Amino acid sequence: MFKKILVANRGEIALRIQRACRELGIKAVMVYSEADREAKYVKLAEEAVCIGPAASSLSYLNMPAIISAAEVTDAEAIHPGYGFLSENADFAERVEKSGFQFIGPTPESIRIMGDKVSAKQAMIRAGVPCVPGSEGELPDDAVQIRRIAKTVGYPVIIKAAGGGGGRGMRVVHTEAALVNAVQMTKAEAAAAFGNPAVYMEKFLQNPRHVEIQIIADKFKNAVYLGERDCSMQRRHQKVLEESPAPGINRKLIERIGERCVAACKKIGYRGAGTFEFLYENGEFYFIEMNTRVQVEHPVTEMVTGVDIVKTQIMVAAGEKLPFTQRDIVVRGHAIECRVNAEDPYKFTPSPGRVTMWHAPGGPGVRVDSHVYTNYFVPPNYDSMVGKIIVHGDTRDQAMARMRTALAETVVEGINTNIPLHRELMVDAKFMAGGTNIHYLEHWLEQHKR
Ligand code: MV4
Repeated sequence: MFKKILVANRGEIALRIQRACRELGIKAVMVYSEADREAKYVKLAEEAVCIGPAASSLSYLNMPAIISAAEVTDAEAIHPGYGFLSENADFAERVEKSGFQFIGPTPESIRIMGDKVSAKQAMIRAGVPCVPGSEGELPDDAVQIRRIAKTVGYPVIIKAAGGGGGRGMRVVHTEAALVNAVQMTKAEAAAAFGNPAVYMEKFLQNPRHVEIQIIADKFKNAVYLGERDCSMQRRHQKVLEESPAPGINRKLIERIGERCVAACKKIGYRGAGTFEFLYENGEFYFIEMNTRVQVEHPVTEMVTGVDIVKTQIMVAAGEKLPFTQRDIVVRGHAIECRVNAEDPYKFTPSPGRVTMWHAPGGPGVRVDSHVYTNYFVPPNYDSMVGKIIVHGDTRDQAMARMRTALAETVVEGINTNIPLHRELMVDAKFMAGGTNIHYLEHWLEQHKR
């Protein structure tokens, strides 16, 4: 096992990784920008290195500064967390070329999944069901583009190969609008991602976003850890997540999970990963794969009892997965509410001094946050300041526990979206379960104030 790991991230995930290291008896070296000097995990750290000024581009995205920090502290491995450099294949490569273990998949896997066309082709070959569409990149020829769209059937969606997470997409409803839409998306993709390649899919009108968590070791052992429903989102930002996904046939989830595991084995995937699917009319359609630990990993940890971050570190160190598929049982129900420093209805960021922070507790309640009373939320980064996660025997019990947890939570000095979560936890449609990706945006439109 590693003796020392460098944590190349900030905020709640930096603290989460530090906690996993403690449990494994590994020393965690924390890196921080000038804006994060006062962070809890920096104060708690046995070792911490300042890697630059507040701007992410000069600190958390600064590859030489991070690799130098690992060199001077004698760390053996680097955990990238989520966001920042976590899905940057060039970073993973530079980490390994510098003699450190990257805690994540190989640079090759990151590269394949980062290109959404090659990711989809890998999944088709591995037998993972995908959204019907173009076979690979769209050609330039207008006649061929129209022919593909006719076969797929309108509406279609044009997506950039270099996009993902909602960037670089355009929905097309008619043949008249098609070729121009493809050209526009290509031009935008070239500018935004340095890659003009686009592909086409059937546009699904009212899907849910359901994703499968997997974890694999370096010996081609892979296991799926159930699914998460992440449909409650606004502008591609997830607001709350839950596991299991309400009302989906368990046998179907098992079949899809097994396909994901087979795909991992086929491509030699290692580490934690997430297969993102759209779910509509009882069918799953793969859209993208994320090659990092995700914000919402705790709901999976709560229902399976697997420590995903600890397992990531163990498999990166070359250990075999300490469990098999038969050991994985989904028990009860978990919900996560993301706590953002923002206006709960206008969504404008609300950084600043937290004059009071009181976290909830009690049975089945977990809080992942680096915030404390008198902590200053810097304006330079993502607005998420923590996550409240609850577990219950049933979805109803989980919702009841979340209502209690949200009622106990006190955050003063900044605005947060906790009032929004309190309303959603008593919303009849949310309580019934199974709302789609458009639900929250429609709800907000109807609850304007
Ligand atoms: C789609 C889609 C409908 N049909 N693909 C948006 C984020 C990126 N991961 C893929 N996205 C979508 N792809 C087809 N063929 C609708 C979306 C989509 C979406 C997906 C997941 C969660 C929220 C979303 C919000 C708007 C659109």
